[in-house]
Amino acid sequence: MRCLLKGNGVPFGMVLYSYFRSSASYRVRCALHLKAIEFEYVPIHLVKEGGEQFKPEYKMLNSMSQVPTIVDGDFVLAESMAIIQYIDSKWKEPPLFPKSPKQWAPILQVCEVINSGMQPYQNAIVMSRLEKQYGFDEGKRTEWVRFFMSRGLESLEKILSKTSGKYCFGNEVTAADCFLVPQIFSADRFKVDVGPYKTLQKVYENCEKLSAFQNAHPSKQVDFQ
Ligand SMILES: N[C@@H](CCC(=O)N[C@@H](CS)C(=O)NCC(=O)O)C(=O)O
Repeated sequence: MRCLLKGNGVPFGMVLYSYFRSSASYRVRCALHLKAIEFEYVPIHLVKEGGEQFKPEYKMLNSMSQVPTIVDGDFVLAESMAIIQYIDSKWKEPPLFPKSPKQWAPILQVCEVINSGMQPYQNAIVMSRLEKQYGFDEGKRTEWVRFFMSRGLESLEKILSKTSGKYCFGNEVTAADCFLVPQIFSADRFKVDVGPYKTLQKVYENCEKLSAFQNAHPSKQVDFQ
């Protein structure tokens, strides 16, 4: 892992610590590209050598040993939800959370269904514990992920069938789209059939037409394998 501190000890610009396949990192990449913020991409390989996220120098930035983390000048921040809210407060256009409580709260709801109700169950550390600690073979682990994934997708379809236009909420991209697109990518990775979720498919396809989402895609990252 490369050290980003300059001679005087102060980091520079916006830096994103990311892993190409990490859905939480992908969310932040979507937000950064939507806001047209230039950033330096620092890959953290989650598998190589037992996982670079566990190295002491990275743990100093992210005490959970997870990606993403951003460093904006001398400001360090982890957790994709916090990062996206920080970015949205500092770079106003386009807004990812509208101001009105009855608009932003449902967006946050969708983000949280994904952030708390889906993504944690597919995490590498969870998979590894299920295997090593509890003896889950690959079939059982896949079944586990698919159960939580399908449960979340069903919930999202119900919510978004009432709120969506081209995107999750009407015809403007919001933080909900930054969370949804990576989660659909993960569903595909775990071979969960998204066919029944017509609203989610529509929103995903519309987002994928935007250059910000194309640039944030795992296949476009320097560490893509
Ligand atoms: N709630 C965190 C989740 C971060 C997270 O789970 N990151 C995963 C990749 S998507 C990770 O770094 N996993 C490393 C591991 O499981 O060891 C966020 O939104 O940033």
